[in-house]
Amino acid sequence: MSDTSVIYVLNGPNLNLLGVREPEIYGRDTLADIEQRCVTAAGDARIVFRQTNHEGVLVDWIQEARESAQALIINPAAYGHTSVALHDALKTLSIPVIELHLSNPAAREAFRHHSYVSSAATGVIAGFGAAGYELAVQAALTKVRERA
Ligand code: CA2
Repeated sequence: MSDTSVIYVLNGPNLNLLGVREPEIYGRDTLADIEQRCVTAAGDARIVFRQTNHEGVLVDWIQEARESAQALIINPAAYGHTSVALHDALKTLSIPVIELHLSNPAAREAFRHHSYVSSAATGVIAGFGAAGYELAVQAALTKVRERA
């Protein structure tokens, strides 16, 4: 049996447009660039990197991670501000969960200040652009090692 750690990196709605629109807010890296940064940061660990525009698909993938992953990183995008379903799904996990945002929602419009994900997460990384994904992978690996 392999002891390679598996880290799920899930991305919510509109993040497929990264690098194409609004680079002044979200940067110039595409999601494919960010995936590569995660793979490099993960070293021997395996990254499962996905994006969807659909809330229920995110719920399905979170449930899948219960069986398949040692840690989960999620940029829920706008669903972080709206989704009780994501909160409930994340609360079922016993692995480390890292909420991630490229921007710092607390420094933006008031409707971005509340997150349904934060209260189900182990920790939150926000405001560091694409580099935040590498920080999140490092944080996930640290948490996985602590639990080993
Ligand atoms: O800063 C983040 O990572 C966010 O999760 C991004 C979400 C936003 O709703 C959250 O408040 C903070 C928006 C993702 C939209 O992604 C786009 C990417 C390129 C162009 C347009 C939208």
